[in-house]
Amino acid sequence: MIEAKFIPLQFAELPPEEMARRARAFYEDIRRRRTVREFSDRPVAQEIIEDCLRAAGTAPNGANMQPWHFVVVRDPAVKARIRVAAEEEERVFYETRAPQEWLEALAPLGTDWHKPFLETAPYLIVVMAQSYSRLPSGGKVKNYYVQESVGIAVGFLIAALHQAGLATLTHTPSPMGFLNEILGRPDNERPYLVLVAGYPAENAQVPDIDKKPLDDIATFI
Ligand code: IYR
Repeated sequence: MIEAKFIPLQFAELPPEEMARRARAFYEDIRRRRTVREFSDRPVAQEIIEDCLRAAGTAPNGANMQPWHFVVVRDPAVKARIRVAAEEEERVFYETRAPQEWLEALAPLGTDWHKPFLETAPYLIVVMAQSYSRLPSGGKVKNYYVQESVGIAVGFLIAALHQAGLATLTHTPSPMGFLNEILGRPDNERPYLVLVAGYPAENAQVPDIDKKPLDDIATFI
């Protein structure tokens, strides 16, 4: 058993006015984030993506197992294969699998099975969730709160990419098993989602939808 070892917390306390200013400034910035489905093919420096992934990798997670792996797809040939496979699943989803209620919920977003952005955007970050980890010896180590952990890391990643000046799309082709095969990932990993990242297309449009106000999403007791 490895014993706990403690080190001093590096906590930077801020004056209360500065705290309030930063809380408001973060909200004003993040509220401008929009899920984008029209991407430009303009290149984006890889260092930016790398730092955003470093930020994602700092997310709190179960037993610090860090049960994630980010496959950054830049290769046009691999992007094309992902597009073909995703559009095939999506076409079946929209045309036969999705219940009417689900299609009605999606209607305000104006989505359909066509996913050209999977080829246009410079980066597809395929987020893999590791249900268990592999030791170098080949043994298995269980991971904890995998879905929660990876979800938090993706939240960090989306926020990091947004504040770096990039647009993103959380894309969840369903089912996503084809990604293990195309990307050659091991069987302890399941695709969690595909985060499309890049510049938005010129004159990109987004659905005219709102977020719920604070009173609807929070209760103070
Ligand atoms: N995966 C499909 C459908 C879809 C589902 C939800 I829930 C969304 O918020 C958006 C889309 C697609 O990507 O089109």
